[in-house]
Amino acid sequence: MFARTRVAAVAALAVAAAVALTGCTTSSGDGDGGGSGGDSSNLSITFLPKNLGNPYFDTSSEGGKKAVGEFGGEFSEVGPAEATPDAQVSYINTATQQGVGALVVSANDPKAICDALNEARDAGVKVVTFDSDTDTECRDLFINQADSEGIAKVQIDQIAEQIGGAGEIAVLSASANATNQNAWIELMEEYVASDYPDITIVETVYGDDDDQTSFDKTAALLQTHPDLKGIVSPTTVGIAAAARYLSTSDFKGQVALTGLGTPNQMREYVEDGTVTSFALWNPADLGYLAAFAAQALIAGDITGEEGDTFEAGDLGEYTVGADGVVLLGDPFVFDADNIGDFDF
Ligand code: RAM
Repeated sequence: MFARTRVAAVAALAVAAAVALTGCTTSSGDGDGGGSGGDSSNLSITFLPKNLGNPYFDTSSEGGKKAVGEFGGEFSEVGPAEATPDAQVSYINTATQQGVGALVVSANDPKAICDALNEARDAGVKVVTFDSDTDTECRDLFINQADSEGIAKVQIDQIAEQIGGAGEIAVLSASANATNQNAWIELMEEYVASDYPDITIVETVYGDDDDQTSFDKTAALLQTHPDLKGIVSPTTVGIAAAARYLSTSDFKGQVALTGLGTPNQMREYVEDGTVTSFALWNPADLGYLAAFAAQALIAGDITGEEGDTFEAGDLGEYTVGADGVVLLGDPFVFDADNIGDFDF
């Protein structure tokens, strides 16, 4: 585990930059941008999130843009409206044709975009996944927001505390193929089985990282499971939609809700008592780190081998771990006492 103290993690969160919403395609920077894939001076870096219009990715892209500005490259962001498995393929192909230096991708599916990514790599484009990985053979590096076991544990510990350690809970996830959520859910199931024998996960439903779908799935869960004590939503879109549903329903204060959310989206629901606590990392730092990793690959400073080290601006030095994974830090828990300190 990356040796980063809780204090450092909090400090990193506290300096989170203000969020500026990005449009469908944005680009900036004064790098030449005219290089071709494989050129070690081609610092044109394209971010491809799971979907656009998701405040989490708006924030990670802001972090990426900041980093690219710091090393004098050219930043752009493209992406689909919907987080479906192969919706990212056409954006990858276009970036390959444009000869970008690197693609920085959060994958909607571990396999569906692999062929397109490997074609990009054959053309010299460096591929960094962040947030949600592909299979390891389709990318050079994965920038992991936090240790998956830790992400699973922090959510289950919170819901357990909120429901008194016993009862039925359900999971409201993102899309059914999302690499990150599926890994966390599997670990949550294992952790419940080993540490909370009186808690049962009765169902997992998928809101597709779409606000309305997530809202509707919350309503359906509550109807299907009249004894439900709590909902865990390991997606910022899902938890915000579920909180909105609960906040105006009779279930407010009766059914607990936790998971992974952004402070700005969750603030009103913490303040009105719908939600006690939830967790996340700093998405701006995640995008910032991913951009610096892309730069180090493009420049040939690293290849993605275990033990490679690179500088990530304000965040300092990072080391590549096993399977080409770089770890950002620890998840952080937000509650009524600290949420006022954060703005992202
Ligand atoms: C959503 C996305 C993203 C995930 C966060 C927690 O914004 O699904 O992949 O990491 O939630």
